[in-house]
This record gives sequence, C-alpha cells and structure tokens, in this order.
Amino acid sequence: MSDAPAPTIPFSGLTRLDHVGIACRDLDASIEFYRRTYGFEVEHEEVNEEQGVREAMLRINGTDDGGATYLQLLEPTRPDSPVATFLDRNGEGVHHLAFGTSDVAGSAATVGARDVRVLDREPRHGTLGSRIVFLHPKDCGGVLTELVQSAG
Ligand code: CMX
Ligand code: CO
Repeated sequence: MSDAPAPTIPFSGLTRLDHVGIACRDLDASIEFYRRTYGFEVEHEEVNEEQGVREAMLRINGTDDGGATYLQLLEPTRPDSPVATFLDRNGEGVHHLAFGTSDVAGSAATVGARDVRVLDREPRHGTLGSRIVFLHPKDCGGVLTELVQSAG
C-alpha cells in the first residue's frame, strides 16, 4: 500500500439524473406508448428550433435536491438535426442522458477540465426554460451526455 494521498477529483456539481432522451419518429405515438404501457403522463411539450426537436417531458419521480427525473421524447423537426441523423443511423432508441446541476457553466468547466469535450461554449436554451450543454459521446464511453440547470 502506498502512502501517497489519493488524487482529488473535483466535484462536478451534478446531483441527479434529470432525464433520459429518447429519439422517436412520431412523438404522439411515442407519448401514447408510455401512457398506455406505464401510465406516464406528459408534463410539458415544446418545440426547440435551435435543437431541431419537438419534445415531450414525462415526469417519472422527484429527487433529493428538489428537482425531478423525466423521460424526454424527441422527434426531429428537420432532416439535418442531431436527432434526425441519429434516427437514420440507429433507428428509434435512447439518444442521451442528462445530469442535473445548480450551476451548468461551473459543472461544464469542471468536467471539461477532465479531457471531455464540451460541445457548447455557452449554455443553450433547453426545455422548460432550462440551460443546457452537451458533452461529446466519444469522450463519455459512447454516451451523449447533457448537463442541465433547471429554470428558477
Ligand atoms: N449517442 C452516442 N453516440 C453518438 C450519438 C449519440 N446520440 N450521436 C452521434 N454519435 C456518434 C456517432 O455514432 C459517430 O460515431 P462514429 O464516428 O464511431 O461513427 C460520432 O458520434 C460522430 O457522429 P456524427 O453524427 O457523424 O457527428 P456529429 O459530430 O455531426 O454529431 C454530436 C454528433 C453528438 C456532436 C451531435 O449530435 C450533437 O451536437 N449533439 C448535441 C445536440 C443534440 O443532440 N440535441 C438534441 C437533443 C436536445 C435536448 O436534449 O434538449
Ligand atoms: Co435532453
């Protein structure tokens, strides 16, 4: 056993699983699947033109930090969008994970200092008035990862 102190890993500020993003071709059919199969209801629907998605948030549970965990169903609004490209390559399925933070810029800076590419220089507009950044899937074990700071 070495007496060397363990390396200090900076706290990322990520405190919950905010949502799992699921790519689908038909948002209404996907909403109906989750309602019929599990009884999950839509809390919010929105079009985000910057991200090229029509989306629905289905609340699954509350979390210890006062936030919540959702499924985010994503239908592309244009053929050159990330979700459309993903559907062409992989078909429908899990598209990304999102972790919640109270400070998205701080969390992104901390993670970005650990050899992970942060795709957004500044946080962008996300669902329900949130602020979001994405991390490159090739630096995250093949998982497209989003960091989310909820509104308010
Ligand atoms: N999960 C895992 N890997 C993914 C991926 C995903 N969702 N999307 C792309 N990749 C992989 C591809 O398979 C490809 O791998 P190979 O090189 O081994 O073939 C590699 O990443 C590059 O993919 P690409 O589509 O050719 O590359 P792009 O750089 O054009 O796009 C990405 C990839 C992640 C940078 C882009 O999709 C992006 O910027 N995503 C962030 C924005 C987004 O996804 N918005 C929609 C959701 C909005 C929301 O949640 O609110
Ligand atoms: Co998302």
